[in-house]
Amino acid sequence: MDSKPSDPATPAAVPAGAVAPVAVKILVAGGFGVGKTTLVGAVSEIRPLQTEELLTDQGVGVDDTEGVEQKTTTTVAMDFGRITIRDGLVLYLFGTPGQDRFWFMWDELSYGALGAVVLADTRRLADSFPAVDYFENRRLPFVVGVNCFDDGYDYTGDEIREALDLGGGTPVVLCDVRDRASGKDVLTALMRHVLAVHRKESRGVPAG
Ligand SMILES: Nc1nc2c(ncn2[C@@H]2O[C@H](COP(=O)(O)OP(=O)(O)OP(=O)(O)O)[C@@H](O)[C@H]2O)c(=O)[nH]1
Ligand SMILES: [Mg+2]
Repeated sequence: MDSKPSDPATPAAVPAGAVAPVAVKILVAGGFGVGKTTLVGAVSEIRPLQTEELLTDQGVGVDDTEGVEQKTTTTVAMDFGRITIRDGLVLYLFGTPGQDRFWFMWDELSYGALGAVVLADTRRLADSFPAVDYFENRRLPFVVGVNCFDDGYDYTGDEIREALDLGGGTPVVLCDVRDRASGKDVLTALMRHVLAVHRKESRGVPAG
């Protein structure tokens, strides 16, 4: 990574009058091959940590690669990156593995997270159901980022909302995960949503 490890004995000095940045943990989740690793890599301001391994014959019958047969690697542990959304707000991004056999890692990875991006591929929308269910059940605020593949159908946000049976407040953002600005828009939408949910909860309004 490009960042230097900080020495816990000598914390970085914050100039007088300045506010120390707030660091927030965010998950980037979704089914196999939807673009999680690509998103973290595209937006990260440090060299992203990636744990890609080749998909081999050993995975036949175990890993579901339907619809993304041309994919040659898969994430086997996690992705990690960092982005400063604006002065004073730093997001630490943790990308989940997409294959079902790595589901057991999601609980570990989501520990302490403030929110999540669920990426969806319009050619395989049903693959996003488990991730949507996962965050709804844990009441962790999330946005759905629809990675618009060139050969995918052009759904509207409302069609995606209906297809995924999303609660009214959950934002849907169309994006291209290969594009930094587009990925940043998804993360900005997530932070707005997280703030709105926390404000509602602090007023005693149930999040919807
Ligand atoms: N937005 C977009 N991405 C595309 C398109 N065609 C291919 N991609 C690619 O889709 C791939 C997604 O791969 P990854 O980022 O590895 O997906 P992942 O969700 O991390 O995959 P796993 O970790 O294996 O679950 C990337 O290589 C993208 O560049 C397209 O038309 N539009
Ligand atoms: Mg990946």
